[in-house]
Amino acid sequence: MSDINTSISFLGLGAMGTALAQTALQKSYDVTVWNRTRSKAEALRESGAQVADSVEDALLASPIVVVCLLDRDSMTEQLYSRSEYLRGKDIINLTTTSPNESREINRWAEKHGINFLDGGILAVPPMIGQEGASILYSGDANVFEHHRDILDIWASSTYFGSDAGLASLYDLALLAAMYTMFAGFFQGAAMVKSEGVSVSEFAGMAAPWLTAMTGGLSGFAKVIEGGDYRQAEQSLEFSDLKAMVEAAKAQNVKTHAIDMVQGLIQEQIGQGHGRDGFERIFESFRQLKRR
Ligand code: FVH
Repeated sequence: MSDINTSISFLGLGAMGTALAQTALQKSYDVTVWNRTRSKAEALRESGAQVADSVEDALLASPIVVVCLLDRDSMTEQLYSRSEYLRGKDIINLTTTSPNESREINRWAEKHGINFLDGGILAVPPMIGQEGASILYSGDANVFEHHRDILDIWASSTYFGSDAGLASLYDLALLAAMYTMFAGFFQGAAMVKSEGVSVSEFAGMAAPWLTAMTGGLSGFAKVIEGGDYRQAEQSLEFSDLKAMVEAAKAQNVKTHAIDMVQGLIQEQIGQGHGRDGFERIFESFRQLKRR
């Protein structure tokens, strides 16, 4: 476990990097920050951070480097040419990268004697340090264990193993679930808005409804894991969403969100599985070959 006086350097002071660094300062860590646009470091300087003049200075300042840049390219642009400053250090990457990008960065780190832990943040910046924030990790187990006290100041921390791509995979899979649910909410809101209902009123109804329905996810999981879609509660034929599509069109609302689900249902019915459960659309997502 790290000492409370541990120095941590932060690269990247966008909304998320700033929230992470501010939380570390509030918990009395010794914080050094660097950002390409220097003015963004001023608030942190006032809170007690050291502001590094260069990436090199930031890397030299601490044994732990937290990276929260825009994407893989900005990360590799700042890190790959500076491996000699990182040898023997612990990098915690909280930049969103794809699973394969995280694995690629991990290979680079291993080659240069750098300890790499990848993270996927399930939170928005104001949630950092608050109940409900979660960060998923994979990669170097020692980095996760030794710095657990630091990781836990930001969010609840979960480790998925040494494959550096796994945290990103879980993160992006959970975000895929969230975004498609949100798109369905927006379509529903557009349907009622077409009759003058406020989106706020609809949101007030949608939140408890969706919360109650997510209670069914574990049941879906059981059917899928069991592999017998005949055991499901609701058949694909029964799940036909034609009425929803027609109702939206009648209100002059575009139907992209519901069309996607209807397309999956029809695909499985077309393959002869109409009497199987709705969960069977899971199989439509599995039909891409692994690269
Ligand atoms: N904000 C959020 O809600 C999400 C929650 C889930 C995880 N994400 C990921 O976190 C990464 C950073 O997100 P952010 O919100 O801090 O993003 P920005 O406010 O846009 O800040 C981007 C920082 O990246 C710096 N930057 C961009 N390109 C370069 C580069 N080539 N070299 C050096 N730095 C670069 C940028 O610097 P500047 O524009 O201020 O000079 C910002 O510090 C991200 O992966 C999210 O997906 C956040």
